Amino acid sequence: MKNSFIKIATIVAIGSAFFTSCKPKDSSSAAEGDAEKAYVAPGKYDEFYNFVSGGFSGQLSVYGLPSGRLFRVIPVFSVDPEKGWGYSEETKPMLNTSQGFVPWDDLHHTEMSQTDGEVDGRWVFGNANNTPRIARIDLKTFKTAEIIELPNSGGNHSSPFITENTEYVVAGTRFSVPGDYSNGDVPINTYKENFKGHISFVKVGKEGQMDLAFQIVTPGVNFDLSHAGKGKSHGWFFFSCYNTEQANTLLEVNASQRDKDFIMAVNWKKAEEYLKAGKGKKQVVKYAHNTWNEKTHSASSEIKNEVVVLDAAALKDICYMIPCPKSPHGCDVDPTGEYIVGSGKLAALIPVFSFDKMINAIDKKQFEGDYGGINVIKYEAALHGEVQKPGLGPLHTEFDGKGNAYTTFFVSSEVVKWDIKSLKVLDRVPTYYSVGHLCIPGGDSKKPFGKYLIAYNKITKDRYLPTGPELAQSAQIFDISGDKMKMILDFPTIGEPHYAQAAPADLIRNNGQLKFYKIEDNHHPFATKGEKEAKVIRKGNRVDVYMTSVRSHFAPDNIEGIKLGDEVYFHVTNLEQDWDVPHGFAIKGADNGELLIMPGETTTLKWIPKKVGMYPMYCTDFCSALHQEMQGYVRVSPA
Ligand code: CUK
Ligand code: CUA
Repeated sequence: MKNSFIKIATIVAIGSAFFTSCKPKDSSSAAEGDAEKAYVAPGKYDEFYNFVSGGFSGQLSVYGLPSGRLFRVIPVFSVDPEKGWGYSEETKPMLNTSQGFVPWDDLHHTEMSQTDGEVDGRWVFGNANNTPRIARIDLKTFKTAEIIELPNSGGNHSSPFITENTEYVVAGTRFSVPGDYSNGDVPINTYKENFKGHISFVKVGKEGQMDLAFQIVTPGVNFDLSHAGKGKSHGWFFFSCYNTEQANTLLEVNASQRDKDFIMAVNWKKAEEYLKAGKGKKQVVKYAHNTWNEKTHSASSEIKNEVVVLDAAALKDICYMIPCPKSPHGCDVDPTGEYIVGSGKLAALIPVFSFDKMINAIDKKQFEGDYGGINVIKYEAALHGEVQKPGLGPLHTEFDGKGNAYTTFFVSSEVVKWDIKSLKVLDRVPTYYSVGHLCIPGGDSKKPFGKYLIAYNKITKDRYLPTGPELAQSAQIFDISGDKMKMILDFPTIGEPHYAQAAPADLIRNNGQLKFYKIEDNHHPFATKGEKEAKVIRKGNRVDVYMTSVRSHFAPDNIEGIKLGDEVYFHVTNLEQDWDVPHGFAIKGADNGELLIMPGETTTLKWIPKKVGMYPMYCTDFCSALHQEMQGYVRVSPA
């Protein structure tokens, strides 16, 4: 134990020595000529959309590449005043869980939908780390369209990675936990007996709708990251696993003792067969499934109560373990589907596994014992080879489609380019500093676009003007079109960026993006489709205001007869039928924030006035030259 602790201490020490010595000199900024490659002239469009996770902001942000310009922040596991998200009655159910309204989460990974292994521009998926959920963001509307909660899970980190035709979005639990079908009330030191790993397979329908198809239960372990097989390895999924020591305390030391942890290979096609054959066990659990309805412009939340679970240890041939050095983090599959790259955070090499060799080892039963009933394949039997001395602290790898891999190194703060077949290091560039994930457009698909590489860094000291104790989060763009990587831009990001995805701009722009909602297609139960229909309806102490907004007035704009103790619902329909003309709505003292209503949409603000008086209301979004005139009054009288 002492020994391994010293090893960690050494790596950390090397890391901090690196920091103090790498104060940027001339290498710190893009050289003249290179910087121009990131320049997109005013009025010109970027080449790629970049979808970047916002970490503990719970949001996803959309940038242009190569300019690094921020276009939009999409609330996913968060409320967002700029979008009126999580305030309106329509959007609140999106944040419902089996434990009630949970308006925050930690979004680490984004993954775009694929068709035949290529990015198709339909949806982006995002994971919630804390209260386990997966979200689907629709790229026609750039809105969160669906959120599904995952039972039997704690720390939904190894998520939301997809199979090559978006058959499934897959999630592995970071924390093993006693399953939700038990009450979980067991001594923590019974980890080995009572704590289990679960992998969720969420089926994705033609319109994107998600459905929890089944789970695989494994012995206690921490799933960290994963990627699907593709091409020849389609039908398999690969997960990095740490804490195979099964420690439940001080993991920093106790989960770093073994020389090797594992990559788990899951044959999900086989799992589907067992499911069909009725080998799954039904478990009673509770989880929320929230869906946005584009016709009624509102979300609904349903609590489900059953999941089918397959036992990996009992069904011998759906899961296998491959030994992988020292606390593997990233788990990445190259564009051909043949090579699986594991990145041991504490290892001084990168092991690359061969899918063909793995299959051969399984056929020939080249095992070295088992992990809680799961066969462990011999390391050498599945190994393609090791990249020797690539750097310190390898985390994540992406590919350019030309036979090269690019790995980030957190401790030595660099991106290293290497040849997948020969395992030779070809190039390295420093990052500022301590890079986590990286992204190449299409870089985890069968068809990478390989022109830019973006590094998402954890530390930015001395890169930007300081802003108090907390500094800007940061990304850096490299041009990788030549043999040598060249830094072309630094740009700050919203929230702490982890994984990101990118796709050619035209793919998304030409995929049926919506400009506004047709008013005749609005089936919201409180829609007001013309000013003449605007009205105020009272039922007991509930008051429904059917309100319209159009440049530059509300109807009605003077409301009297509201009494203290009333519950008022403003259902505001935006009558505009033009792109980019939203209206806003706010009323003095409202604790539900504001509304932002897209053209053709109806949105509802619930308001319970707390005092008798006169309440001004107004449009919050500058919509015309007479925007400032877009206002009104609500009179509240004694009960
Ligand atoms: S993790 Cu962030 S640097 Cu949560 Cu994907 Cu590796
Ligand atoms: Cu409507 Cu400003």
